Amino acid sequence: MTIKKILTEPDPFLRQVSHQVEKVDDEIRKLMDDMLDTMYHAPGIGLAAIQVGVPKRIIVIDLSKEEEKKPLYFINPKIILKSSNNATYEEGCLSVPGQFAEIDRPDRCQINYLDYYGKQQEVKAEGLLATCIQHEIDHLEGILFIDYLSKLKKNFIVKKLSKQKKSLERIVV
Ligand code: K1U
Ligand code: ZN
Repeated sequence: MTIKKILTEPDPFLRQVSHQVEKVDDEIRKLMDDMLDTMYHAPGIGLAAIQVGVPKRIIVIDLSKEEEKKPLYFINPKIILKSSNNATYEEGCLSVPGQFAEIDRPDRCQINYLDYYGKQQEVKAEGLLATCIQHEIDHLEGILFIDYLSKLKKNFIVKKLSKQKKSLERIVV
């Protein structure tokens, strides 16, 4: 079990566009296992590889509420269809700690991707799964949910997080 450090805003690394995975091998599966451990530990319901400093197009999600874990792995996910209807969810992000905002996104989407074993798959997502997949795919493009807020709200959040980071650095040093 490996818990990795989650990068937080403002960190320029989070703004990188992640690269396609060329081959799904044991190294990629180990990274996905570590991402899942990190996500459960945080805790969260989704995580993109870039959030743990790896610019590869990999996402893990687990929306299960019961004891039994139901991890989902998406490698090179691509949105192939989006509904014209939107849904609003209060989103959070492990890279934007302590901040939440209502964000509008298409309420359904269809994704193709490679699974844990590198097999091509397709899923139709709705509800929280659709929101979470779109949020995580945004990470692969270097986009954070705060980018959808007004400049004023976004700047307020970024300044607050910068201050928190600086005061934490002072404590550690
Ligand atoms: O940082 C991330 O990308 C993960 C993020 C995913 C997400 C949440 C809500 C809407 C869209 C995407 C989180 O997991 S934030 C934490 C969170 O939502 C949560 C934490 C504990 C229990 C239940 C939810
Ligand atoms: Zn996020």
